[in-house]
Amino acid sequence: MAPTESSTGRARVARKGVRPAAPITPHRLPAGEESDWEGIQGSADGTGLRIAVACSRFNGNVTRLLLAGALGELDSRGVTGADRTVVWVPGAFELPLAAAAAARSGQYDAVICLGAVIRGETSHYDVIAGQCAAGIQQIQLELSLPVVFGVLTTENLDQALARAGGSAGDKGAEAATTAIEMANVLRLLERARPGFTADDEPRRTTR
Ligand code: INI
Repeated sequence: MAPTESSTGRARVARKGVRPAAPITPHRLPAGEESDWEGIQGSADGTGLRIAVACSRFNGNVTRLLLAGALGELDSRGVTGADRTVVWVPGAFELPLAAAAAARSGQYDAVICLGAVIRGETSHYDVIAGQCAAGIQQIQLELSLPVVFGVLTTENLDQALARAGGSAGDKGAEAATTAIEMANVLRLLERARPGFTADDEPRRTTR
């Protein structure tokens, strides 16, 4: 196994067939590392977490790349095999409904929504993008479960491709690290609640 260098200088080991995790941008917490910042922070280690990934088929040439980025990142952070589930939906407008069902199932610590809304000649774009973002935010606030907005909203296809693992980054991979960090933050916050006992720990339905 070939070691790779993380942005912190710590060597990470690349598993066979698994893309090494993308370099961590400054606001992201490296897997397994303590932060010097005071307070509660979720780690970027996804071991033991279960995550659903809702992915739109609309603009599938882009969303498939977002999905590859998200799954590669989940793999490299320990969310593998049966611990993650991909749910396909027709378009970005349907993402909130699928995310709500996944969140309510009690089976997941976080839900990632992946989509690509690309501006056309009409105002359809604004309606879809706005409703999708608002729906996702509503679900995560109502259900107190991280639901991550991994939906590109761009002027054209080139801009979308650039952000789906191209020259302008990988929003799929970013969505995966956000989901893991926020799932871990919520666990820590639940444990910090007065009167919390070990019996309160598994809020998810057992397998
Ligand atoms: N869905 C997208 O995911 N991206 C788009 O760019 C898009 N545009 O432009 O129309 C889009 N439309 C479909 C929409 O999400 C729903 O699937 C459809 O309206 C049925 O509810």
